Amino acid sequence: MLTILGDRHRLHHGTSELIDGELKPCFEMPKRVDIIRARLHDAGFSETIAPEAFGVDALRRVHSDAYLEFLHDAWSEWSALGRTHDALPTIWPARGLRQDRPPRTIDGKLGFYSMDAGAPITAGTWQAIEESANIALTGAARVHNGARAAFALCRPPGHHAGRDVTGGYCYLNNAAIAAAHWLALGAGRVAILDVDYHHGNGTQSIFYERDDVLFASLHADPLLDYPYLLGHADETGRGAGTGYNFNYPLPWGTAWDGYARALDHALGKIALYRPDALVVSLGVDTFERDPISRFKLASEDYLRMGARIGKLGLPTLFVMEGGYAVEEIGVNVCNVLAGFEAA
Ligand code: SP5
Ligand code: ZN
Repeated sequence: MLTILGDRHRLHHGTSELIDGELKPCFEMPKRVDIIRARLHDAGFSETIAPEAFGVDALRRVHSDAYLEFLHDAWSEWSALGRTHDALPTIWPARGLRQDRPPRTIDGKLGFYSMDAGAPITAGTWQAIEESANIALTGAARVHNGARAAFALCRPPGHHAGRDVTGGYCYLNNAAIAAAHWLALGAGRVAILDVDYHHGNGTQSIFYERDDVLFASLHADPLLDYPYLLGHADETGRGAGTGYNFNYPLPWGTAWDGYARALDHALGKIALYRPDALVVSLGVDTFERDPISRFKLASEDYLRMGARIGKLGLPTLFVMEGGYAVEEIGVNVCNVLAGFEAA
């Protein structure tokens, strides 16, 4: 399988995040890509290419200009105040607060454009997220040009990022940017399957009122787990998008049997939609030993997951999302790709 990867992700390495009331080292770290790269090599997935530069217009299909400007300038505005630690928000756009007056100072902007304190901005964050989006765009372009499938080894991940909001380690929504690019290249319909442990709230919200992108997500029940405020089964789309959004909230402890039932249902909906292309938001934080998650998928189950996705027979782009059991992240990701190729 063709893999698109780069090195600029290394320029983004958040120091800490709030976990259980404590500041702990960020689970989302550069080593994740190192381990995946090593395993890709060992597993014989040796076809790798660097991303092309697509420019800001490809990002503007999904994100607002004001948000892109905020992300681009945030570190310089923050560091101009003499601050050297990661930039993090201390307020959020909660109920009863205005959403129509973007603040002018960096602390206000960080709050205005964030849903949580889980997406620290560092000196190299813009370079890393720009490359991550270009990796997804390059993958979409390659599959559009005839590759059966590709793996966009994106880091930072993207599926929690909305049109103008960061959260959960995410800044630019790589999967959404890839899907929008596919439409711009002439696709009539694109499906996005999100198998990360956490609901893809950003992707859902970006396409919620559209019928040219179907979104299906399997994830921990938001009544129990992050992102808590979106991802219920009754979210089925709005306006023209009604009937094109499918959520499968699953209980803690879900293992392969329960997971596969929901996956088959989602794959059935995608097959009925007859999309021109499929984007898979590939998180492997459903793994039984993931440090922040509570599903029970074993490493072999990822072979089965890949095989089921492969049986759809669609031009497919895998986009890397989460997965924090770092030592096993490479095996689990490569198993999905190997299962897909074997199908
Ligand atoms: C891309 C992605 O997977 N983002 C996930 C962001 C999750 N952030 C919130 C994590 C909360 C973890 N709480 C579990 C505590 C374990 N003791
Ligand atoms: Zn996740």
